[in-house]
Amino acid sequence: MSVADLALFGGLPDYSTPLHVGRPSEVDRQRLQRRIDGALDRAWLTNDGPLVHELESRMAEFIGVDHCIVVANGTLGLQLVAKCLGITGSVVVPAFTFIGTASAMSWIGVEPVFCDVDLETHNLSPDDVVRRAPRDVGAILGVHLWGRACDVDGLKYVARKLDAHLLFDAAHAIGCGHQGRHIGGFGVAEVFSLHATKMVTALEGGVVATNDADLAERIRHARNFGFGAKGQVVAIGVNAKMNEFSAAMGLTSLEAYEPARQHNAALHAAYANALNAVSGIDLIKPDNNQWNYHYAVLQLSEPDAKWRDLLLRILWSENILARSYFAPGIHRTLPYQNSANGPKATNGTDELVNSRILSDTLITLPTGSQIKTEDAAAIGDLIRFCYAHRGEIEAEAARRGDTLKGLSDRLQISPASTGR
Ligand code: T4K
Repeated sequence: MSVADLALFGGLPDYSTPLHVGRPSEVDRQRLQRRIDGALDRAWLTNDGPLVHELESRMAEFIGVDHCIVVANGTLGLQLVAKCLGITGSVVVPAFTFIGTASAMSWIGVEPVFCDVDLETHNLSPDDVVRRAPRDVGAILGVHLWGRACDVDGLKYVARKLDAHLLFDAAHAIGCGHQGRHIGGFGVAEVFSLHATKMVTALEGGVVATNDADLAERIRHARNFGFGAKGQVVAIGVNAKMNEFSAAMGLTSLEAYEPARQHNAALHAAYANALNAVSGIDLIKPDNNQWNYHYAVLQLSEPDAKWRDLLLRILWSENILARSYFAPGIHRTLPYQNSANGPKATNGTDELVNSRILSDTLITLPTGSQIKTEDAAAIGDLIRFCYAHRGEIEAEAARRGDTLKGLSDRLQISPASTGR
Protein backbone atom coordinates (compact mmCIF):
# COMPACT_ATOMS: atom_id res chain seq x y z
CA MET A 1 0.00 0.00 0.00
CA SER A 2 1.15 3.55 -0.70
CA VAL A 3 -0.08 6.93 0.48
CA ALA A 4 -1.78 7.45 -2.89
CA ASP A 5 -3.99 4.42 -2.14
CA LEU A 6 -5.67 6.20 0.78
CA ALA A 7 -9.28 6.99 -0.08
CA LEU A 8 -8.64 10.56 1.09
CA PHE A 9 -6.29 10.92 -1.85
CA GLY A 10 -8.51 9.17 -4.39
CA GLY A 11 -8.10 5.43 -3.64
CA LEU A 12 -11.02 3.07 -3.08
CA PRO A 13 -12.42 3.12 0.48
CA ASP A 14 -11.62 0.08 2.65
CA TYR A 15 -15.32 -0.35 3.52
CA SER A 16 -18.35 0.07 1.30
CA THR A 17 -20.68 0.50 4.27
CA PRO A 18 -19.78 2.68 7.25
CA LEU A 19 -18.34 1.29 10.48
CA HIS A 20 -19.83 3.27 13.36
CA VAL A 21 -18.92 4.09 16.90
CA GLY A 22 -22.03 3.43 18.95
CA ARG A 23 -23.86 0.77 16.95
CA PRO A 24 -26.44 -0.88 19.25
CA SER A 25 -25.36 -4.29 20.59
CA GLU A 26 -27.03 -7.40 19.20
CA VAL A 27 -29.79 -8.95 21.29
CA ASP A 28 -31.75 -12.20 21.11
CA ARG A 29 -34.63 -11.03 18.93
CA GLN A 30 -36.95 -13.92 19.81
CA ARG A 31 -36.67 -13.15 23.51
CA LEU A 32 -37.27 -9.49 22.80
CA GLN A 33 -40.28 -10.33 20.66
CA ARG A 34 -41.72 -12.59 23.39
CA ARG A 35 -41.41 -9.79 25.92
CA ILE A 36 -43.02 -7.27 23.60
CA ASP A 37 -45.82 -9.73 22.82
CA GLY A 38 -46.32 -10.22 26.57
CA ALA A 39 -46.72 -6.48 27.08
CA LEU A 40 -49.19 -6.27 24.19
CA ASP A 41 -51.15 -9.27 25.53
CA ARG A 42 -51.32 -7.71 28.98
CA ALA A 43 -52.28 -4.39 27.37
CA TRP A 44 -50.01 -2.77 29.95
CA LEU A 45 -47.58 -0.55 28.10
CA THR A 46 -46.22 1.93 30.61
CA ASN A 47 -46.74 3.37 34.12
CA ASP A 48 -44.71 1.07 36.33
CA GLY A 49 -45.38 -2.10 34.36
CA PRO A 50 -44.06 -5.58 35.18
CA LEU A 51 -41.14 -5.38 32.73
CA VAL A 52 -39.98 -2.12 34.33
CA HIS A 53 -40.17 -3.80 37.75
CA GLU A 54 -38.21 -6.79 36.48
CA LEU A 55 -35.58 -4.53 34.91
CA GLU A 56 -35.21 -2.63 38.18
CA SER A 57 -34.64 -5.75 40.24
CA ARG A 58 -32.28 -7.31 37.66
CA MET A 59 -30.30 -4.07 37.47
CA ALA A 60 -30.05 -3.80 41.25
CA GLU A 61 -28.71 -7.36 41.35
CA PHE A 62 -26.29 -6.76 38.44
CA ILE A 63 -24.95 -3.51 39.87
CA GLY A 64 -25.04 -4.65 43.49
CA VAL A 65 -27.09 -1.81 44.99
CA ASP A 66 -30.24 -1.71 47.11
CA HIS A 67 -32.34 0.39 44.73
CA CYS A 68 -32.51 0.93 40.99
CA ILE A 69 -35.06 3.30 39.54
CA VAL A 70 -35.46 2.97 35.81
CA VAL A 71 -36.21 6.20 33.93
CA ALA A 72 -36.84 7.43 30.40
CA ASN A 73 -33.19 8.46 29.81
CA GLY A 74 -29.98 9.18 31.68
CA THR A 75 -30.44 12.94 31.46
CA LEU A 76 -33.73 12.80 33.34
CA GLY A 77 -32.07 10.45 35.84
CA LEU A 78 -29.41 13.08 36.63
CA GLN A 79 -32.07 15.77 36.92
CA LEU A 80 -34.26 13.68 39.22
CA VAL A 81 -31.32 12.98 41.54
CA ALA A 82 -30.35 16.66 41.68
CA LYS A 83 -33.95 17.79 42.22
CA CYS A 84 -34.72 15.17 44.84
CA LEU A 85 -31.55 16.01 46.76
CA GLY A 86 -32.61 19.66 46.69
CA ILE A 87 -29.43 20.78 44.93
CA THR A 88 -29.55 24.46 44.01
CA GLY A 89 -26.95 27.07 43.08
CA SER A 90 -24.01 25.39 41.43
CA VAL A 91 -22.57 21.95 40.79
CA VAL A 92 -19.04 20.93 39.88
CA VAL A 93 -18.89 19.20 36.50
CA PRO A 94 -15.82 18.06 34.54
CA ALA A 95 -15.21 20.21 31.46
CA PHE A 96 -14.34 17.09 29.48
CA THR A 97 -17.42 14.90 29.17
CA PHE A 98 -20.54 14.59 27.02
CA ILE A 99 -22.49 17.84 26.86
CA GLY A 100 -25.48 16.11 28.49
CA THR A 101 -23.79 16.02 31.91
CA ALA A 102 -23.70 19.81 32.11
CA SER A 103 -26.86 20.66 30.20
CA ALA A 104 -28.89 18.35 32.45
CA MET A 105 -27.94 20.63 35.34
CA SER A 106 -28.38 23.94 33.50
CA TRP A 107 -31.84 22.86 32.36
CA ILE A 108 -33.01 22.64 35.98
CA GLY A 109 -31.40 25.95 36.90
CA VAL A 110 -28.26 24.60 38.56
CA GLU A 111 -25.11 26.27 37.24
CA PRO A 112 -22.26 23.96 36.19
CA VAL A 113 -18.84 24.97 37.49
CA PHE A 114 -16.34 23.43 35.11
CA CYS A 115 -13.26 21.82 36.60
CA ASP A 116 -10.38 20.15 34.86
CA VAL A 117 -9.77 16.45 34.46
CA ASP A 118 -6.73 14.32 35.04
CA LEU A 119 -4.67 13.69 31.91
CA GLU A 120 -4.09 10.03 32.78
CA THR A 121 -7.58 8.99 33.80
CA HIS A 122 -9.63 11.63 31.88
CA ASN A 123 -11.73 12.01 35.03
CA LEU A 124 -12.48 14.93 37.33
CA SER A 125 -9.39 16.05 39.25
CA PRO A 126 -10.09 16.47 43.00
CA ASP A 127 -7.22 18.99 43.20
CA ASP A 128 -8.80 21.14 40.52
CA VAL A 129 -12.15 20.94 42.31
CA VAL A 130 -10.44 22.32 45.42
CA ARG A 131 -9.00 25.13 43.31
CA ARG A 132 -12.14 26.16 41.46
CA ALA A 133 -15.27 25.12 43.35
CA PRO A 134 -17.15 27.90 45.10
CA ARG A 135 -17.40 27.36 48.88
CA ASP A 136 -21.18 27.08 48.65
CA VAL A 137 -21.27 24.58 45.76
CA GLY A 138 -24.24 22.24 46.08
CA ALA A 139 -22.74 19.08 44.62
CA ILE A 140 -19.86 17.43 42.84
CA LEU A 141 -20.92 15.46 39.79
CA GLY A 142 -18.12 13.10 38.77
CA VAL A 143 -18.25 11.24 35.45
CA HIS A 144 -16.72 7.78 35.06
CA LEU A 145 -15.60 8.59 31.55
CA TRP A 146 -15.24 5.61 29.20
CA GLY A 147 -16.33 3.46 32.17
CA ARG A 148 -13.08 4.09 34.06
CA ALA A 149 -13.78 4.98 37.66
CA CYS A 150 -13.25 8.48 39.03
CA ASP A 151 -10.92 9.07 41.95
CA VAL A 152 -13.86 8.25 44.20
CA ASP A 153 -11.94 8.62 47.48
CA GLY A 154 -10.40 11.95 46.44
CA LEU A 155 -13.76 13.37 45.40
CA LYS A 156 -15.40 12.04 48.56
CA TYR A 157 -12.82 13.85 50.67
CA VAL A 158 -13.34 17.15 48.80
CA ALA A 159 -17.13 16.79 48.87
CA ARG A 160 -17.02 16.33 52.64
CA LYS A 161 -14.83 19.41 53.06
CA LEU A 162 -17.21 21.45 50.90
CA ASP A 163 -20.27 19.95 52.57
CA ALA A 164 -21.50 19.11 49.08
CA HIS A 165 -23.36 16.09 47.75
CA LEU A 166 -21.32 13.63 45.71
CA LEU A 167 -23.02 11.96 42.77
CA PHE A 168 -21.81 10.26 39.65
CA ASP A 169 -22.72 10.22 36.00
CA ALA A 170 -22.11 6.55 35.22
CA ALA A 171 -23.54 6.77 31.69
CA HIS A 172 -20.57 4.80 30.27
CA ALA A 173 -19.96 2.51 33.20
CA ILE A 174 -22.45 -0.35 33.17
CA GLY A 175 -20.66 -3.51 34.31
CA CYS A 176 -17.54 -1.60 35.42
CA GLY A 177 -15.99 -1.67 38.86
CA HIS A 178 -13.67 0.10 41.26
CA GLN A 179 -11.77 -1.23 44.28
CA GLY A 180 -13.57 -4.56 43.94
CA ARG A 181 -17.01 -2.95 43.96
CA HIS A 182 -19.41 -2.29 41.12
CA ILE A 183 -19.78 1.26 39.90
CA GLY A 184 -23.30 2.22 40.93
CA GLY A 185 -22.86 2.17 44.70
CA PHE A 186 -20.56 5.19 45.10
CA GLY A 187 -21.63 8.63 46.26
CA VAL A 188 -25.25 9.30 47.12
CA ALA A 189 -26.43 8.06 43.72
CA GLU A 190 -25.10 7.09 40.31
CA VAL A 191 -26.89 7.38 36.98
CA PHE A 192 -26.44 5.02 34.02
CA SER A 193 -27.57 5.66 30.47
CA LEU A 194 -29.41 2.95 28.53
CA HIS A 195 -29.27 4.90 25.26
CA ALA A 196 -29.10 2.97 21.98
CA THR A 197 -25.35 3.61 21.78
CA LYS A 198 -24.60 2.07 25.18
CA MET A 199 -23.49 -1.47 26.12
CA VAL A 200 -26.86 -2.16 27.69
CA THR A 201 -29.65 -0.36 25.95
CA ALA A 202 -33.36 0.20 26.38
CA LEU A 203 -33.43 2.24 23.13
CA GLU A 204 -33.68 5.31 25.34
CA GLY A 205 -33.43 4.85 29.07
CA GLY A 206 -31.56 5.44 32.28
CA VAL A 207 -31.05 3.86 35.69
CA VAL A 208 -30.61 5.66 38.98
CA ALA A 209 -28.71 3.44 41.41
CA THR A 210 -28.59 4.24 45.11
CA ASN A 211 -28.37 2.66 48.54
CA ASP A 212 -30.41 5.48 50.06
CA ALA A 213 -33.98 4.23 50.52
CA ASP A 214 -35.48 7.70 51.15
CA LEU A 215 -33.89 9.15 48.05
CA ALA A 216 -35.05 6.15 46.02
CA GLU A 217 -38.61 6.69 47.17
CA ARG A 218 -38.54 10.42 46.35
CA ILE A 219 -37.17 9.66 42.88
CA ARG A 220 -39.89 7.05 42.28
CA HIS A 221 -42.55 9.62 43.11
CA ALA A 222 -40.92 12.41 41.11
CA ARG A 223 -40.53 10.24 38.02
CA ASN A 224 -44.33 9.75 37.92
CA PHE A 225 -45.72 13.29 38.28
CA GLY A 226 -45.24 13.15 42.04
CA PHE A 227 -47.77 10.35 42.62
CA GLY A 228 -47.12 8.31 45.76
CA ALA A 229 -47.62 4.57 46.22
CA LYS A 230 -51.33 4.96 47.01
CA GLY A 231 -52.02 7.17 44.02
CA GLN A 232 -52.12 10.44 45.91
CA VAL A 233 -49.89 13.34 44.84
CA VAL A 234 -47.09 13.67 47.38
CA ALA A 235 -44.58 15.86 45.56
CA ILE A 236 -43.97 17.93 42.46
CA GLY A 237 -42.85 15.58 39.73
CA VAL A 238 -42.33 15.12 36.04
CA ASN A 239 -42.90 12.37 33.50
CA ALA A 240 -39.66 10.36 33.43
CA LYS A 241 -41.23 6.91 33.19
CA MET A 242 -39.85 4.14 31.05
CA ASN A 243 -42.32 2.29 28.83
CA GLU A 244 -42.64 -1.50 28.64
CA PHE A 245 -41.10 -1.89 25.16
CA SER A 246 -37.99 -0.10 26.35
CA ALA A 247 -37.89 -2.26 29.46
CA ALA A 248 -38.24 -5.36 27.23
CA MET A 249 -35.20 -4.19 25.28
CA GLY A 250 -33.33 -3.30 28.48
CA LEU A 251 -33.84 -6.79 29.92
CA THR A 252 -32.87 -8.53 26.69
CA SER A 253 -29.84 -6.30 26.27
CA LEU A 254 -28.74 -6.87 29.88
CA GLU A 255 -28.80 -10.61 29.15
CA ALA A 256 -26.47 -9.96 26.20
CA TYR A 257 -23.99 -7.97 28.28
CA GLU A 258 -21.35 -10.66 28.83
CA PRO A 259 -20.95 -11.73 25.18
CA ALA A 260 -20.90 -8.04 24.19
CA ARG A 261 -18.15 -7.36 26.75
CA GLN A 262 -16.12 -10.32 25.53
CA HIS A 263 -16.49 -9.21 21.92
CA ASN A 264 -15.36 -5.67 22.75
CA ALA A 265 -12.42 -7.04 24.76
CA ALA A 266 -11.34 -8.99 21.66
CA LEU A 267 -11.61 -5.81 19.56
CA HIS A 268 -9.44 -3.99 22.09
CA ALA A 269 -6.85 -6.75 21.91
CA ALA A 270 -6.82 -6.51 18.10
CA TYR A 271 -6.46 -2.72 18.17
CA ALA A 272 -3.74 -2.97 20.82
CA ASN A 273 -1.88 -5.65 18.92
CA ALA A 274 -1.75 -3.52 15.77
CA LEU A 275 -0.83 -0.30 17.57
CA ASN A 276 1.40 -1.38 20.46
CA ALA A 277 4.60 -0.69 18.63
CA VAL A 278 3.56 2.75 17.36
CA SER A 279 5.16 5.48 19.38
CA GLY A 280 2.95 8.50 19.83
CA ILE A 281 -0.35 6.76 20.48
CA ASP A 282 -1.85 4.87 23.38
CA LEU A 283 -5.01 2.84 23.47
CA ILE A 284 -6.54 3.61 26.84
CA LYS A 285 -6.65 0.59 29.13
CA PRO A 286 -8.84 -0.48 32.00
CA ASP A 287 -7.48 0.37 35.43
CA ASN A 288 -8.68 -3.02 36.65
CA ASN A 289 -10.21 -6.13 35.12
CA GLN A 290 -13.75 -4.97 35.77
CA TRP A 291 -14.28 -2.98 32.60
CA ASN A 292 -16.87 -3.20 29.82
CA TYR A 293 -14.42 -2.35 26.97
CA HIS A 294 -17.21 -0.32 25.41
CA TYR A 295 -15.06 2.57 24.22
CA ALA A 296 -11.81 2.09 22.30
CA VAL A 297 -10.10 5.44 22.76
CA LEU A 298 -6.75 6.37 21.27
CA GLN A 299 -4.77 9.08 22.99
CA LEU A 300 -2.22 10.80 20.79
CA SER A 301 0.79 11.74 22.85
CA GLU A 302 1.19 15.18 21.34
CA PRO A 303 -1.62 17.70 21.53
CA ASP A 304 -1.88 18.09 17.80
CA ALA A 305 -5.45 18.66 16.73
CA LYS A 306 -4.39 19.13 13.10
CA TRP A 307 -2.85 15.65 12.84
CA ARG A 308 -5.69 14.14 14.86
CA ASP A 309 -8.24 15.72 12.53
CA LEU A 310 -6.30 14.59 9.47
CA LEU A 311 -6.30 11.04 10.86
CA LEU A 312 -10.04 11.30 11.40
CA ARG A 313 -10.51 12.44 7.81
CA ILE A 314 -8.43 9.52 6.59
CA LEU A 315 -10.55 7.11 8.61
CA TRP A 316 -13.82 8.69 7.54
CA SER A 317 -12.89 8.57 3.88
CA GLU A 318 -12.27 4.81 4.34
CA ASN A 319 -15.82 4.67 5.82
CA ILE A 320 -14.50 4.17 9.36
CA LEU A 321 -16.54 6.72 11.28
CA ALA A 322 -14.25 7.29 14.27
CA ARG A 323 -15.10 10.19 16.58
CA SER A 324 -13.35 12.97 18.45
CA TYR A 325 -15.46 12.63 21.60
CA PHE A 326 -15.70 15.08 23.52
CA ALA A 327 -14.03 17.99 21.70
CA PRO A 328 -13.99 20.96 22.18
CA GLY A 329 -14.68 20.57 25.94
CA ILE A 330 -18.02 21.66 27.35
CA HIS A 331 -16.74 25.02 28.60
CA ARG A 332 -15.85 25.91 25.00
CA THR A 333 -19.26 25.11 23.51
CA LEU A 334 -21.47 28.00 22.41
CA PRO A 335 -23.83 28.06 25.40
CA TYR A 336 -21.02 27.99 27.95
CA GLN A 337 -18.06 29.77 26.38
CA ASN A 338 -18.95 33.11 27.90
CA SER A 339 -20.01 31.71 31.25
CA ALA A 340 -18.19 32.64 34.43
CA ASN A 341 -15.77 29.78 33.98
CA GLY A 342 -15.70 29.38 30.23
CA PRO A 343 -12.36 29.40 28.39
CA LYS A 344 -11.41 32.75 29.91
CA ALA A 345 -11.89 31.16 33.26
CA THR A 346 -11.33 31.92 36.87
CA ASN A 347 -8.37 33.28 38.79
CA GLY A 348 -6.74 34.66 35.67
CA THR A 349 -5.36 31.15 35.22
CA ASP A 350 -7.78 30.72 32.31
CA GLU A 351 -7.57 27.37 31.09
CA LEU A 352 -8.69 23.95 31.83
CA VAL A 353 -5.49 22.76 30.25
CA ASN A 354 -6.04 19.01 30.40
CA SER A 355 -9.55 19.29 28.97
CA ARG A 356 -8.11 21.22 26.04
CA ILE A 357 -5.32 18.70 25.52
CA LEU A 358 -7.75 15.77 25.55
CA SER A 359 -10.07 17.64 23.17
CA ASP A 360 -7.19 17.77 20.70
CA THR A 361 -5.72 14.32 21.12
CA LEU A 362 -8.40 11.63 21.33
CA ILE A 363 -9.92 9.39 18.70
CA THR A 364 -12.71 6.96 19.56
CA LEU A 365 -12.67 3.89 17.31
CA PRO A 366 -15.60 1.67 16.35
CA THR A 367 -16.56 -1.15 18.71
CA GLY A 368 -19.65 -3.32 19.09
CA SER A 369 -21.07 -6.39 17.45
CA GLN A 370 -21.01 -4.87 13.96
CA ILE A 371 -17.21 -4.77 14.06
CA LYS A 372 -15.23 -7.97 13.52
CA THR A 373 -11.83 -8.53 15.12
CA GLU A 374 -10.26 -8.56 11.65
CA ASP A 375 -11.80 -5.09 11.06
CA ALA A 376 -10.20 -3.83 14.27
CA ALA A 377 -6.87 -5.33 13.22
CA ALA A 378 -7.16 -3.69 9.78
CA ILE A 379 -8.10 -0.31 11.27
CA GLY A 380 -5.12 -0.61 13.63
CA ASP A 381 -2.86 -1.44 10.67
CA LEU A 382 -4.18 1.56 8.75
CA ILE A 383 -3.42 3.90 11.64
CA ARG A 384 0.04 2.36 12.00
CA PHE A 385 0.60 2.94 8.29
CA CYS A 386 -0.45 6.58 8.69
CA TYR A 387 2.09 7.06 11.48
CA ALA A 388 4.83 5.43 9.44
CA HIS A 389 4.08 7.79 6.52
CA ARG A 390 3.02 10.82 8.51
CA GLY A 391 5.36 13.31 6.79
CA GLU A 392 4.31 12.21 3.32
CA ILE A 393 0.61 12.26 4.25
CA GLU A 394 0.79 15.73 5.79
CA ALA A 395 2.65 17.06 2.75
CA GLU A 396 0.08 15.56 0.36
CA ALA A 397 -2.82 16.90 2.46
CA ALA A 398 -1.24 20.36 2.49
CA ARG A 399 -0.75 20.21 -1.29
CA ARG A 400 -4.43 19.33 -1.77
CA GLY A 401 -5.63 21.79 0.89
CA ASP A 402 -8.87 23.09 -0.63
CA THR A 403 -9.82 19.83 -2.33
CA LEU A 404 -9.62 18.05 1.01
CA LYS A 405 -11.74 20.66 2.67
CA GLY A 406 -14.44 19.98 0.07
CA LEU A 407 -14.15 16.27 0.71
CA SER A 408 -14.44 16.80 4.45
CA ASP A 409 -17.58 18.84 3.96
CA ARG A 410 -19.08 16.09 1.82
CA LEU A 411 -18.17 13.58 4.51
CA GLN A 412 -19.73 15.92 7.06
CA ILE A 413 -16.64 15.83 9.21
CA SER A 414 -16.08 18.80 11.33
CA PRO A 415 -14.90 17.21 14.54
CA ALA A 416 -13.83 20.36 16.31
CA SER A 417 -16.94 22.36 15.52
CA THR A 418 -19.55 19.67 16.11
CA GLY A 419 -17.98 18.21 19.21
CA ARG A 420 -18.06 14.77 17.60
N1 T4K B 1 -23.63 11.62 30.45
C1 T4K B 1 -22.73 11.08 29.62
C2 T4K B 1 -21.31 11.01 30.04
C3 T4K B 1 -23.13 10.59 28.37
O1 T4K B 1 -22.22 10.06 27.51
C4 T4K B 1 -24.49 10.65 28.02
C5 T4K B 1 -24.93 10.18 26.72
C6 T4K B 1 -25.40 11.20 28.94
C7 T4K B 1 -24.92 11.68 30.15
C8 T4K B 1 -26.86 11.31 28.67
O2 T4K B 1 -27.49 10.03 28.69
P1 T4K B 1 -28.86 9.86 27.85
O3 T4K B 1 -29.81 10.97 28.29
O4 T4K B 1 -28.53 9.92 26.38
O5 T4K B 1 -29.36 8.51 28.28
C9 T4K B 1 -24.32 9.69 21.69
C10 T4K B 1 -25.60 9.44 22.46
O6 T4K B 1 -26.70 10.08 21.82
C11 T4K B 1 -25.56 9.85 23.89
O7 T4K B 1 -26.59 9.17 24.55
C12 T4K B 1 -24.23 9.45 24.51
N2 T4K B 1 -24.07 9.90 25.83
C13 T4K B 1 -23.08 9.97 23.68
C14 T4K B 1 -21.74 9.58 24.23
O8 T4K B 1 -23.17 9.39 22.40
P2 T4K B 1 -23.82 11.21 19.70
O9 T4K B 1 -23.87 12.68 19.50
O10 T4K B 1 -22.56 10.55 19.42
O11 T4K B 1 -25.03 10.47 18.97
P3 T4K B 1 -25.17 9.95 17.48
O12 T4K B 1 -26.60 10.07 17.15
O13 T4K B 1 -24.18 10.63 16.61
O14 T4K B 1 -24.84 8.41 17.54
C15 T4K B 1 -23.51 7.92 17.65
C16 T4K B 1 -23.28 6.81 16.63
O15 T4K B 1 -24.06 5.71 16.97
C17 T4K B 1 -23.57 7.17 15.21
O16 T4K B 1 -22.37 7.16 14.52
C18 T4K B 1 -24.47 6.08 14.69
C19 T4K B 1 -24.64 5.11 15.83
N3 T4K B 1 -26.04 4.82 16.11
C20 T4K B 1 -26.76 5.70 16.86
C21 T4K B 1 -28.09 5.42 17.15
C22 T4K B 1 -28.89 6.39 17.97
C23 T4K B 1 -26.60 3.68 15.61
O17 T4K B 1 -25.92 2.92 14.90
N4 T4K B 1 -27.91 3.39 15.90
C24 T4K B 1 -28.68 4.20 16.66
O18 T4K B 1 -29.85 3.89 16.93
O19 T4K B 1 -24.26 10.99 21.20
